[in-house]
Amino acid sequence: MNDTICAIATKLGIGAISIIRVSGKDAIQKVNTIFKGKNLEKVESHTIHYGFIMRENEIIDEVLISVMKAPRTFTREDVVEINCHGGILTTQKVLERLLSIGIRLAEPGEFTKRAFLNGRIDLSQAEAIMELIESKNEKTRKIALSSLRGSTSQLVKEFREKLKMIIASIEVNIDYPEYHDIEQMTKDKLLILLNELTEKLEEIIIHSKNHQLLKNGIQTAIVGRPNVGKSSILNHFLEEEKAIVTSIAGTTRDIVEGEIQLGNLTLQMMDTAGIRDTNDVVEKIGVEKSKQLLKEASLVLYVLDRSNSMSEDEKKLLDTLNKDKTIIVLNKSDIPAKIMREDISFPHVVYTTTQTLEGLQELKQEILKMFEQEELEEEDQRIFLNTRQVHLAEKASELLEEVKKSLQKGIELDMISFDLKEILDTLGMITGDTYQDEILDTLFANFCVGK
Ligand SMILES: Nc1nc2c(ncn2[C@@H]2O[C@H](COP(=O)(O)OP(=O)(O)OP(=O)(O)O)[C@@H](O)[C@H]2O)c(=O)[nH]1
Ligand SMILES: [Mg+2]
Repeated sequence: MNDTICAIATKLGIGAISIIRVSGKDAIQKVNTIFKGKNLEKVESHTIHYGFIMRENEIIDEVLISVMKAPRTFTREDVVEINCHGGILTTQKVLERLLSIGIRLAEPGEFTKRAFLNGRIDLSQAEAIMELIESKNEKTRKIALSSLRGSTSQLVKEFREKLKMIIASIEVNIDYPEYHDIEQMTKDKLLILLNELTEKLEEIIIHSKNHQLLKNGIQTAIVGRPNVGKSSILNHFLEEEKAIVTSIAGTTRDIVEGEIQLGNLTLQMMDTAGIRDTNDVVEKIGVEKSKQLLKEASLVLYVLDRSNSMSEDEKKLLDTLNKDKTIIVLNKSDIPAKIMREDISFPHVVYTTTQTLEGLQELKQEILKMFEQEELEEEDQRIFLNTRQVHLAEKASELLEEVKKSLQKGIELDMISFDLKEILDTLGMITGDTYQDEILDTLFANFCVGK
């Protein structure tokens, strides 16, 4: 961790300039040995210098070099950034020259890892950098930026401070039972405090999950019996004949996917094999996949052929569906109906026909309504930013529930205090106040090189 590292920070390809970043205690001194221009070891911090990168008497490139001295740098180490000409060959040559004087090629995310280990940013901020780079819409970009500026860190800090206060007051009670002027921490008081904490945490977890949906897209499964019109609906959404449509039941056997943009939402649409009992080996596997997707998808478009009555099996299957994430699509509404609205006890029902396209607009509106998101206020932009963070927050929330149960069972306060410390650590992992080396390694390995 103490050596000097380098990497190309810009995208490798044809471009006006490329930037190569060097960080470490020897960064300035080492780069200076291959630089023809000012003596970089004598220049002020945060200045830029014109000159050449040399190999003996040969000029490798004409460059501008920024010199930034520790600690006011991204990594909190001495940092040199070489602005060289763009293009793969030139950039590579300058990089090779740096490697030839004993500067090591950085691993993916290593600059950010150093920034974290040197206390410049915490883990949630490091992750926010990646989110910012990868953000695809304005809303996710804003939230990543806010997290980079410390909003998630602040959130975690507040939760941890509250927990610390609770732990401290329990421990004072345990350690000094004879002091009467210390406020007695009773089970009831503790429950009130823990309830407040759980409520707030749950609220933020919900906001965070909504954000995940917005960011990753909504997994949308189109499911139903064979021949009801699932593939026709997919094709309509995708505006192309992506899935094969025929009048033969059992046409689709594997999952056919496509992504669409619906207002602010991204939908990952998946057309599936019609669910039925079958002896066909291939179709059977397809049906299993459809059933699996029913469980995993965030949105299910369950398609019924209105002109055919429902089978007993189908009624049973409908009973197992989560009504909040399912839209019942009564398709083939252009021909005489056998299924009526009152036969379906679901809140979201839409009539469609892929023949005249009637009702398909309503279907889109219904989806938008289901996932309608209120504009988040500045305050609510404080969320857990990615799956790792949400997972830890959920774990903390589960542990809090367990502590509450233990309290109600009359478990001793010193045991409770021990469990609360585990929650403190779990939350601390979000920001990296507590961490394990392996987790850091995998986390930063997902970063791009040069970041
Ligand atoms: N009358 C009418 N026919 C439709 C409608 N939608 C689809 N069809 C027809 O129904 C048949 C089956 O359509 P698909 O879209 O292949 O149905 P599917 O649910 O994907 O069927 P499988 O892949 O076998 O599970 C085709 O002949 C379509 O033209 C509709 O709204 N009205
Ligand atoms: Mg199909």
